[in-house]
Amino acid sequence: SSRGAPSHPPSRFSGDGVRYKAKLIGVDHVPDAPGHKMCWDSMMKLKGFEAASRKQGRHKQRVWLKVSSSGLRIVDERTGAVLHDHDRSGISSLMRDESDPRALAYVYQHQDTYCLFYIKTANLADPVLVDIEDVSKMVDQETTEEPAEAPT
Ligand code: I3P
Repeated sequence: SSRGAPSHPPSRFSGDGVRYKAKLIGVDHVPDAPGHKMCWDSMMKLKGFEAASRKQGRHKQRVWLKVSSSGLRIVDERTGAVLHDHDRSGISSLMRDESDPRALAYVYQHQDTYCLFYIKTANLADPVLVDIEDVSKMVDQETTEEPAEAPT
């Protein structure tokens, strides 16, 4: 459209954002500000549960991982139900999985609870990690560019 130039360039993360086909490996409670080692231990624990579950004939839940400027959404592929809605400000400890190029993990803080989300991507995890990082950077830019309004 040639109508009025937007003040910000259109972003692929606008609105619903970008969606990636994925599966949910598992979710685990972790302590406040978990270090790399703690995240890794949590991931390997979840991977163990997944393997045990697979042996019993169960499959990982198929989801869409939606990355937008508001954060991440994990949506059930079959029903479209939003399983998890993660505001970008609560996302930390984004990790690639050194044992699997198709997996990633991050920690989401909700109030004083921290949960690690371990996700298997249908394709390589790297582009998804880059997108999540980009969205996280948008937080910093907007925080520094838009000064907080004085309380009234
Ligand atoms: C499947 C195979 C797939 C895996 C799938 C397994 O086992 O390991 O790679 O999908 O997991 O069932 P099989 O070869 O015995 O059919 P991912 O690579 O996405 O993990 P799933 O059943 O949890 O979907």
